[in-house]
Amino acid sequence: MFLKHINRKSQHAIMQALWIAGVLIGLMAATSALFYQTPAARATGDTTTSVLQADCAPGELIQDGGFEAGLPNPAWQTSSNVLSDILDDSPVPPPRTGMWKAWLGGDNLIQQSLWQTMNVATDTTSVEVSYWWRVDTFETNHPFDTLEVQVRDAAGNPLETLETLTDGDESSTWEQSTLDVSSYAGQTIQIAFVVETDDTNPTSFFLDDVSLTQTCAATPTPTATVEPTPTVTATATLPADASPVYLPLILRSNND
Ligand SMILES: [Ca+2]
Ligand SMILES: [Ca+2]
Repeated sequence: MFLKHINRKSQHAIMQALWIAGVLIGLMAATSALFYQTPAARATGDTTTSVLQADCAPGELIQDGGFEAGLPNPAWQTSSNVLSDILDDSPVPPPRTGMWKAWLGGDNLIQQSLWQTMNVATDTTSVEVSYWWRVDTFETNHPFDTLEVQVRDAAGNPLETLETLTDGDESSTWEQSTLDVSSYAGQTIQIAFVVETDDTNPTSFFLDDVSLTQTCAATPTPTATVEPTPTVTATATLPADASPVYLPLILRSNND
């Protein structure tokens, strides 16, 4: 046997060497624990979730919905070359808010339109258009004069008529219409007010406080993740009297 060729002192040295080797193995295990994470830890703790920011900005898409920018107006477009034909600051009838309103019609054989173009975000949960209106008319039979509220594409082609008001809707007070246009999410659209009157008994269509609002889908908020703290389970303490140990070199001849 190998050990019978080793004296007692050498045996003691070997035992010390084995103890040191055990200590070294323990230290290696502890060190590796500092850098090793279980697959579960890697899956849950060592990454920060990246969230794509939505392109939707909640709120109002119509500019100058109350027409208070007056003339010249940077927000609204009209079929009339003379914007003052439509935007009006006269006190009769009084605007719903502020000093300005839109006034379409008011004469016979009128064809006028007033519109604004906007980009509706893709990731909306709802899109809603609203406006306040009132109608004054000389018509006694109905309907002959009309106001169509249209959704149009970016080129001005009608896509949908949201509401049609006529001289039959005469009202001496401001009324509000609210309509859902959520189906146009992700599109560039125009909200257009188109008026036509016939050849007698003119009708006036007044508008104020036009609004188109979009509500956005909730965006997940990134949450900070805490790196898992490795737990060191193996500890090793060298004895106070530990000293360098030299392993014996055993030389054997072929005849031994
Ligand atoms: Ca106004
Ligand atoms: Ca008429």
